[in-house]
Amino acid sequence: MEALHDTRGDRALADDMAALDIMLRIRRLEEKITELRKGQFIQGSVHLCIGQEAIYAGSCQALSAHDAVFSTYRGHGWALARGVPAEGILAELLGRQTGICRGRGGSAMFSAADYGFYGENSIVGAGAPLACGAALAARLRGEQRIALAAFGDGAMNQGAIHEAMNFAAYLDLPVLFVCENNTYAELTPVADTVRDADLYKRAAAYGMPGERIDGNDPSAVRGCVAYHAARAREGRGPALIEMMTQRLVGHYYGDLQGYRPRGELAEARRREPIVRLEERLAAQGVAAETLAALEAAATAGIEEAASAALAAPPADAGTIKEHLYA
Ligand SMILES: Cc1ncc(C[n+]2csc(CCOP(=O)(O)OP(=O)(O)O)c2C)c(N)n1
Ligand SMILES: [Mg+2]
Repeated sequence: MEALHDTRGDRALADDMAALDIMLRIRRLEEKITELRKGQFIQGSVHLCIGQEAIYAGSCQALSAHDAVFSTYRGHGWALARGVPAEGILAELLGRQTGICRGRGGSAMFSAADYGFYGENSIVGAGAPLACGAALAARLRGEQRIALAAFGDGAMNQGAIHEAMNFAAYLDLPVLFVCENNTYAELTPVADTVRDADLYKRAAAYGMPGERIDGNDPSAVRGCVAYHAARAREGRGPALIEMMTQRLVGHYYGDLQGYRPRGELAEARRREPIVRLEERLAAQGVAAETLAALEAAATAGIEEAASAALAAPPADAGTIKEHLYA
C-alpha cells in the first residue's frame, strides 16, 4: 500500500490500517445480523456492539493466539477480532449445522476455544471468575497465556467481578479485566447507580493497576493492552482497564432507546471509532481510494459469509443431547 508512511512510523500506521479492517468487518457483521434479525431469519435476543469496535480490534491486536478471551452476550465483535470466521458466527446465529457451535449457542452464548475465544456469557459478570480459572490453569501448567475478561460498566457492581478481581490480584494471576464502559447498563446510566463513576479507581482497592483510556481509539487500546499483557506475562499480576465508549444502537435489537437524552446519539456518532480512525488516516495521507477499498472488501466478505451461512442446513435436532453435562 502506497500510503503507509507517517510521522509515527510505518508500524503504527500498518497496525491502524489492520485495526480499521477488523472494525469495518465487525460493523458490517453487526449490520448484517441486524438485517437478518429484522427479517426473522435470526430468532431471539441479539445484543449488538456497534460503536464499540475499537475495543475488540485494539485488544486482540495486542494479544497472542493462545490467550483466552471471555466476553459477555455482546460478543460478536470479540469473536471476529479473535479470528472466528464470519460465516461460522452468522451460521451460529441462524441456527445452522455449520455454526461455530453447531447452532447451540446462538447470538449470546457461543464460544470458539480454537480461536482463543472462550465464549460469551449471558450472566452479567460471570466471565471474570472463568478468566481467573483459565489464568490459574495457565500458571499451573507453566504456560505463558493470559486471560482477558471483558464486561460492562453495569457488571462492575456484580459480586462475581469483585471476587474475581480480589482473587486475581492476591494470586498475581495473568488476567486483564477490561470494562467496556458504554455508560449504560441496559436502560440505566452508570452515573445513576454509583457514587464514584471513575470505575477504574476501584483497582487500587484490590492492589492492582487501574486506568481509564479512550476505548474509541484502537491505538490507545492496543498500547494499553500490550503493556498490561506484557506485565501479566512476567508474573506481575492483573490490571483493570476501563475503556470509555458508547454503543450506537440499543441494548438489544428492538430497544427503542427512549431513555437517551436528546442529541446524545448524534454527539456519540461524531466521535465513533470508525469515522474517527478514517479521518485520522486520511489526515496522515492514506488515500481515499485505499479506505474505500477496505470498506468494499469488508462489505463483500460479510455478504459472502452471509450467503454461505444462509445456504447451510439447519442444526440437526437429532444431536440435541450431545455435549450436555448434567
Ligand atoms: C446476573 C445477571 N443479572 C442481571 C442480568 C440482566 N441484564 C442483562 S444485560 C444487563 C446490563 C449489563 O450492563 P453492562 O454490564 O454495562 O453491559 P452492556 O450491556 O452495557 O454491554 C443486565 C442487568 C443478567 N443477565 N445477569
Ligand atoms: Mg454498559
